[in-house]
Amino acid sequence: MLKVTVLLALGGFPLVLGQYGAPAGGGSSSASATPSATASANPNIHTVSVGQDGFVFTPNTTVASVGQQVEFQFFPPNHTVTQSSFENPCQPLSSTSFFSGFMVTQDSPGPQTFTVNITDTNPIWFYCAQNIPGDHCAIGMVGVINPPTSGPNTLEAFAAAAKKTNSSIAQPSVMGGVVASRTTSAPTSASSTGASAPKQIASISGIVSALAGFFALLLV
Ligand SMILES: *[C@@H]1O[C@H](CO)[C@@H](O)[C@H](O)[C@H]1NC(C)=O
Ligand SMILES: *[C@@H]1O[C@H](CO)[C@@H](O)[C@H](O)[C@H]1NC(C)=O
Ligand SMILES: *[C@@H]1O[C@H](CO)[C@@H](O)[C@H](O)[C@H]1NC(C)=O
Ligand SMILES: *[C@@H]1O[C@H](CO)[C@@H](O)[C@H](O)[C@H]1NC(C)=O
Ligand SMILES: [Cu+2]
Repeated sequence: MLKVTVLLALGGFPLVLGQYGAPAGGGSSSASATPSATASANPNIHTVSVGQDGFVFTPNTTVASVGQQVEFQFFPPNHTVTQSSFENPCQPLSSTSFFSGFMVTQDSPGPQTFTVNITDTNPIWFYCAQNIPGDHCAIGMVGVINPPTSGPNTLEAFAAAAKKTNSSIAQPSVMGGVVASRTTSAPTSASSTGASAPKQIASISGIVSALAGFFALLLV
């Protein structure tokens, strides 16, 4: 009876280690993988991930200078980036304001990017126009480029107004930016490195567990 307990204790300890290791990397691959201009080889391209961490843009605020570009990278399953006014969230700013189209992918990020040029420093408010399984814009999938540095037009106010809408509206076609194959380094590179470490911990603990069990058996 005592021997059985020892065996279980030896075997169980590494298992617990393994369980702690897995969620840290596997569950949320996002925490350490905030994409930014540093993820891109070109400092004039700001990267924003779309749907990487759920119904959000990451980062949700970008400060970009005239002449720079903002490149949106799309995560599964099916999101957009769509420009709106501050006053009317979740609907297009105009009949020509930017819209990426519905970007469908199973890859993280997907193979196609959508890039907009920064031609002035006025605020650019945007949202996701997907309504399945709910209104992404109302859920909080909103962001801004060059927000006002003071005054009431904050991202928080924009998100609060978006929350009151019933559905978000897409443009009839892709416009206002360029769809291209992704060439910049994936923001996932940081997270995949992070994710592999706990797997190694898990497998090392698995070996320790097996050895411990083996020696425990010998002792019996
Ligand atoms: C992506 O979402 C749009 C809008 O909801 C929908 O029309 C389209 O069928 C979706 N595409 C896929 C492959 O699910
Ligand atoms: C924007 O992102 C920051 C950092 O993740 C977060 O703390 C903040 O709540 C977000 N704001 C909105 C309005 O979603
Ligand atoms: C949203 O829908 C509710 C009922 O589902 C309705 O009472 C309300 O007027 C709608 N709001 C807008 C802005 O359409
Ligand atoms: C943005 O600028 C590049 C040149 O730097 C150009 O090729 C592209 O068409 C421009 N995008 C838009 C939407 O005008
Ligand atoms: Cu979305």
